[in-house]
Amino acid sequence: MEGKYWVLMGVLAMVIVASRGSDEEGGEVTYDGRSLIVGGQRKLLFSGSIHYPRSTPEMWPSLIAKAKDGGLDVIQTYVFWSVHEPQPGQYDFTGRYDLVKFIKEVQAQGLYVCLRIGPYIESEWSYGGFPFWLHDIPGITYRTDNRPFKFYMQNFTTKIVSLMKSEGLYASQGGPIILSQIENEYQNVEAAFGKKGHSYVRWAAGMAVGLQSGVPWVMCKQSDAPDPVINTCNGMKCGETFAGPNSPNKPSMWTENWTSFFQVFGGKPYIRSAEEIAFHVSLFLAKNNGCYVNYYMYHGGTNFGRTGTSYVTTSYYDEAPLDEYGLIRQPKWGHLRELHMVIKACSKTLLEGKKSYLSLGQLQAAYVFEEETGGCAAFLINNDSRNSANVVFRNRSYQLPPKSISILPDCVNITFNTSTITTESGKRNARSELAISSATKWELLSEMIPNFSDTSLKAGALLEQMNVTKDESDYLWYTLSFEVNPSCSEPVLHIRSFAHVAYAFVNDAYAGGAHGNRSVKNFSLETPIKLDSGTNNISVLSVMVGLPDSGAYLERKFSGLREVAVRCNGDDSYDLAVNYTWGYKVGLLGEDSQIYKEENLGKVVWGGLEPSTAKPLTWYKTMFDAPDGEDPVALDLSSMGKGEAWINGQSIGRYWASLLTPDRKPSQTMYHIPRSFLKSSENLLVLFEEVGGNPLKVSMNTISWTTSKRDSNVNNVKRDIKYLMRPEGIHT
Ligand SMILES: *[C@@H]1O[C@H](CO)[C@@H](O)[C@H](O)[C@H]1NC(C)=O
Ligand SMILES: *[C@@H]1O[C@H](CO)[C@@H](O)[C@H](O)[C@H]1NC(C)=O
Ligand SMILES: *[C@@H]1O[C@H](CO)[C@@H](O)[C@H](O)[C@H]1NC(C)=O
Ligand SMILES: *[C@@H]1O[C@H](CO)[C@@H](O)[C@H](O)[C@H]1NC(C)=O
Ligand SMILES: *[C@@H]1O[C@H](CO)[C@@H](O)[C@H](O)[C@H]1NC(C)=O
Ligand SMILES: *[C@@H]1O[C@H](CO)[C@@H](O)[C@H](O)[C@H]1NC(C)=O
Ligand SMILES: *[C@@H]1O[C@H](CO)[C@@H](O)[C@H](O)[C@H]1NC(C)=O
Ligand SMILES: *[C@@H]1O[C@H](CO)[C@@H](O)[C@H](O)[C@H]1NC(C)=O
Ligand SMILES: *[C@@H]1O[C@H](CO)[C@@H](O)[C@H](O)[C@H]1NC(C)=O
Ligand SMILES: *[C@@H]1O[C@H](CO)[C@@H](O)[C@H](O)[C@H]1NC(C)=O
Ligand SMILES: *[C@@H]1O[C@H](CO)[C@@H](O)[C@H](O)[C@H]1NC(C)=O
Ligand SMILES: CC(=O)N[C@H]1CO[C@H](CO)[C@@H](O)[C@@H]1O
Repeated sequence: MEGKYWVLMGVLAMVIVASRGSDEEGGEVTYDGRSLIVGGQRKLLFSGSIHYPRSTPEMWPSLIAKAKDGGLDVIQTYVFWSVHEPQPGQYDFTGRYDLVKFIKEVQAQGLYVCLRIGPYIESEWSYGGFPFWLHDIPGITYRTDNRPFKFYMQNFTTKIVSLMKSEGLYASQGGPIILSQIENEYQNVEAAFGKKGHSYVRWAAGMAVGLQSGVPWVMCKQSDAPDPVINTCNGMKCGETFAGPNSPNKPSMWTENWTSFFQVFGGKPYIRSAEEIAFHVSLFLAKNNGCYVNYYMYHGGTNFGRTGTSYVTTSYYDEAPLDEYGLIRQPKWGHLRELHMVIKACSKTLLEGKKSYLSLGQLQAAYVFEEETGGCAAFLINNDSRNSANVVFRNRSYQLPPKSISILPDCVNITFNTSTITTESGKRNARSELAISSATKWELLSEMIPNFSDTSLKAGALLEQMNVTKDESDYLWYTLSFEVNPSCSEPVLHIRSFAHVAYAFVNDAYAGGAHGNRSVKNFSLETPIKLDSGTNNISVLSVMVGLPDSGAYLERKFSGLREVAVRCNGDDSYDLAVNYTWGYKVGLLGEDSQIYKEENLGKVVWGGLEPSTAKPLTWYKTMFDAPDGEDPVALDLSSMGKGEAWINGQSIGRYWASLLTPDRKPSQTMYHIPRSFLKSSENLLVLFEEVGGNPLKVSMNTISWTTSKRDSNVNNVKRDIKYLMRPEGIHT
């Protein structure tokens, strides 16, 4: 983009920031039917979700700076209970989980915070953010009027509010937090709990308000949110779908306007265009008197480790205005930035003016905001998706592009229309810096396949998986020994599983694998097997790709093997699910001894790589030097199957390149390695591969964007910016 343009935008940004400099010290936060009021000032706020555990503390300052530069006023984040309270009463607020540090960074850059405590958050986070130990609290039923649940929910919520207060982080204390959320999209499940659902909503609202944070609370997607809690909208088109606040004294707020959608393994990326987002944001501001719009996500980031929920990819909302690596995604970031600038230029008129609606045609309309003092702003909507429209508004004619909203901050000149992108466009590049293609660089280790006699936990039934693993591993071995009648010919092993993946081994040999996907609850495996006469050993590795994160009665969700049978050609068949004793082993031996950590490498004997014998359940390791420079680093795992990857002992998440989308492509091939995980040389990479892949094709890449300016439009933008810079255009 042209240098001059940036200078102008920079100046404009400074003007806008200066205009709200006076309230940096915060102040009491109240609201009325039109907006939030912070320190006595009415606010029209743009907000963006950035989840602190999905990036690193080293990335936070730059993410927040880019959000601010993009015209945001607020950073919104959930609070992730499962990482903060891994055991009851034991707390962790270190590293990526340093919530206070994150909020203080937002404050240091002069932005506000919306803190969504939940503590149920969904968020495509394993178990919806609940720590798994909740499952074993006697008599618990989550998210309803249930005494044990309410105790732990209140306990954690209190912990977080007290922590914020002790650090002086609420606006009422001079801090940046202006808004907080209790529960999350509860209306989706409320009916399942009958009367208790209703009393729970009232209890949750009262409990939150009773904590006296000094800032308003919201409940999103909760049309019956009790006073004074504000009901807010989540979705893609709140301008069309939101019935509005449930009281004339509450403002119209959009807590989740999806910039894209999360992606699952086996699914295609959801591309939501900048034009479409801009249209619906503008519509919400105009039609619904919106005063707060949050982009979910503004930066998605990475589901490190095993934090993603069922089948969700490790890369989270990469299509957001800041991509997974924290780089600016154009034109989405720039187009929304321009929208924010234009709205800011007339926000006083929008917040204080009187609104009127007038039809301009069958599919065309205007919303006009007029102040007594003369300020006037208008939104001209063309809801015709195919044709542009010529309309007359206030005796002037305007050409409106198809499916667009044109904004006239002075009711005369269009300075922005949602469907015309004037910002630069961009393209992301991955540059291969290092291919680990020499077999001598890799070493491997085969994971042990346990037999029945190696297991310590025995049960006369197929056990529910999560109740056995307690979320300590994705993996659970189901093993048994059984006697087969010599008359059993052409035996077939049948498995039905409610987990996500299964690999079967018979007498130590791999017999076959199968997996489900996000849209099925169970899957089956049918594979011919070879049996010895007499005793045979069957070991099935059942794998979960994250715990579920939503739905009523989450504590009762079932996972793991449900049916196991050996069917013979003839009358014989063995139903192994009943009347057999099964032996269980949680996790892999490599996980038990943490062989992905440098200090533990020597605990096992690694062997050389023989590429021709790619076996399931194999650990691979290699050392590498970090690519030069500052660009973000990504590991290309497209040649591998499924598993998990560690860099210097830290998990960068699960990978699954072998589950293809309907157009036969892996959903995710590049896996982010934060720079802060790397040393300049001698970095340890460990992969656990379930299926079998080719490590010789693994490579380290650096990620960058190239942008190209749109020559024809640069002049337009300059004119508009000049216009916006006129003093009366700015809300001071
Ligand atoms: C929360 O529970 C812990 C034990 O898990 C207890 O030590 C603490 O006092 C409780 N806090 C509150 C505010 O109830
Ligand atoms: C635009 O038209 C669609 C139907 O084509 C309708 O659902 C939507 O509500 C309309 N939006 C506006 C802003 O009129
Ligand atoms: C539009 O023009 C008509 C006559 O041509 C005039 O009476 C009216 O006041 C004008 N409206 C505006 C808003 O300027
Ligand atoms: C609208 O734009 C025209 C030309 O671009 C300019 O002459 C006029 O002064 C502008 N109107 C206002 C109110 O700024
Ligand atoms: C709005 O759309 C029209 C038609 O595509 C275009 O000519 C005009 O430049 C756009 N206006 C702005 C301010 O982007
Ligand atoms: C399980 O039994 C097989 C023989 O079928 C043996 O080769 C293997 O080593 C045993 N596994 C373990 C972990 O002892
Ligand atoms: C089954 O496993 C046991 C060890 O648990 C082993 O001694 C035996 O040889 C195995 N049977 C077969 C058929 O591999
Ligand atoms: C979980 O396991 C325990 C034994 O460890 C058992 O008592 C309980 O019934 C199991 N719960 C479920 C839901 O399977
Ligand atoms: C999920 O699995 C089912 C059953 O195997 C299959 O019919 C469906 O197409 C799969 N869906 C996706 C998105 O892969
Ligand atoms: C398991 O999936 C099959 C389809 O593959 C379906 O017909 C069946 O109802 C499912 N079973 C349960 C218990 O949901
Ligand atoms: C399991 O054992 C019980 C009691 O011995 C017997 O009644 C039942 O038929 C057996 N079930 C199967 C499927 O073998
Ligand atoms: C998951 C979900 O609720 N998606 C909704 C997002 O918003 C659009 C438009 O309102 C709906 O059609 C989707 O169902």
